[in-house]
Amino acid sequence: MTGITSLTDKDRIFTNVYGFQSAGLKDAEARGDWDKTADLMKIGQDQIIEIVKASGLRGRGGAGFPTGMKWSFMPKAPTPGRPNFLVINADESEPGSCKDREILRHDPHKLVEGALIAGFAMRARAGYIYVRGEFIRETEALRNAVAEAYAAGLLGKNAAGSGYDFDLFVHRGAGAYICGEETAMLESLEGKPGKPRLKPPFPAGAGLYGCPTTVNNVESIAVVPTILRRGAEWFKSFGREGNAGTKLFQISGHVNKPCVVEEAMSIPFRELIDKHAGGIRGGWDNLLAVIPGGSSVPLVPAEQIMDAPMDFDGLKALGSGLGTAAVIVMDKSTDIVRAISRISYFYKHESCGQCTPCREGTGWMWRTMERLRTGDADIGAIDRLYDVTKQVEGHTICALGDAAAWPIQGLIKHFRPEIERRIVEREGGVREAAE
Ligand code: L3W
Ligand code: SF4
Repeated sequence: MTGITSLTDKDRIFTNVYGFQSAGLKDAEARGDWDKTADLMKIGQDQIIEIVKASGLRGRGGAGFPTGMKWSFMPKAPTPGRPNFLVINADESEPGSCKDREILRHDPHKLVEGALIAGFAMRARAGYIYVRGEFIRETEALRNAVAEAYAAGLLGKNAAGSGYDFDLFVHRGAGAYICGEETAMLESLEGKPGKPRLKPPFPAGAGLYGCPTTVNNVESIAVVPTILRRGAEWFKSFGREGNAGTKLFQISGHVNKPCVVEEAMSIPFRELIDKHAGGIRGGWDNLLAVIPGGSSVPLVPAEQIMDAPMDFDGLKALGSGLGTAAVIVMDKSTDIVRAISRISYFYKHESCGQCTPCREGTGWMWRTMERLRTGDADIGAIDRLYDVTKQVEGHTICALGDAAAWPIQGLIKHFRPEIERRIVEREGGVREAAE
């Protein structure tokens, strides 16, 4: 691994992420998609999985689970009546996350070709792409790409002339964040309410209709054809050990030029922002804090994130995470308590309600956050809130409980004086008014 942490155009996988060319098949082929796909499939099912493992690709949906390893959990000889399935998670709903949207809009053939190759490698005869309900145009673009692929013989019987039969279905969700959780997604695909299942069993053991299933994020699947064409070593040359590859970063908030950009994993935060987002609004001294991985991960204060490598391990070491690499930048004009309280409301709203710590805890945490925002609380409320986040974290069926707890923990850890200031000032105000 050479540890490249800054990309040039020739290194980028998503060459149409800004939509300068059409998303259609002809332009996609000109960009290199569907180039001798059957030859790639001749590499062989197990060998493709080995290449994906060797590339170091980790899931791009937030958890960073090694993709090749996940694929290797699938049965190599599906039993009759119990087929293997591939499900692609395009339910991009994490606040701050907007990369899968750009792939669906502008580069959908990378995903469709990736689905065929991944489905083949895992012995799946069918794949389902579950698209976020609000993604109306994106669903259209994806459906067009799938229809074009069928018309050109790239999907269906003898897909792409490979001798392998593979069908791909596009399913639009109904606008629930929780359906981005993989087992809630499976429930929803089966036509039931999107309520997460207990794990284990993991989907590879019992997934869609109880059959072996792999659920992967859009970006994880869409990079696979390029990894096979350029080689595992090429992909691994970006980033660093355990954090390989290129990655779509989504930079929003108080930067001069918010953008979605493909960069090398492990690029230092400051370089990422200066190179692509035009720096911080009002200059670097004006930076307050950053949520580096979408609203589920704890914030990192300015002074800690400046030189941090933007990857799984670098951000974990700071008590946060890469998540989906949705980088939310907040300058000093931000009411940080209000911002986290708003995130807290989001999780309360999106809780599916089936487990008590989440159903009750998210509401309790949000109401306390609101009192801390206005200062209408006693100092002890801060520790009580922290205790409750610890009782929610790790005690729920799915990760939504953790996601609701972590941002609050980050706020208390890094901005306790700001929360206390509000309480003290409010108490002073009340006393003055009474006197
Ligand atoms: C078989 C085992 N499979 C784990 C599989 C598991 C899943 C994957 C990761 O949450 C995170 C969450 C959000 N045998 C296995 C196994 N697997 N052990 O590996 O599993 P897990 O449980 O670590 O994560 P998860 O439940 O998938 C995802 C965070 O991502 N997030 C937000 C994401 C938002 C989006 C979006 O909008 N597109 O994805 C941000 O940080 O908090 O921690 O497939 O089955 N022994
Ligand atoms: Fe539902 Fe929340 Fe429990 Fe997840 S943690 S299953 S969202 S109640």
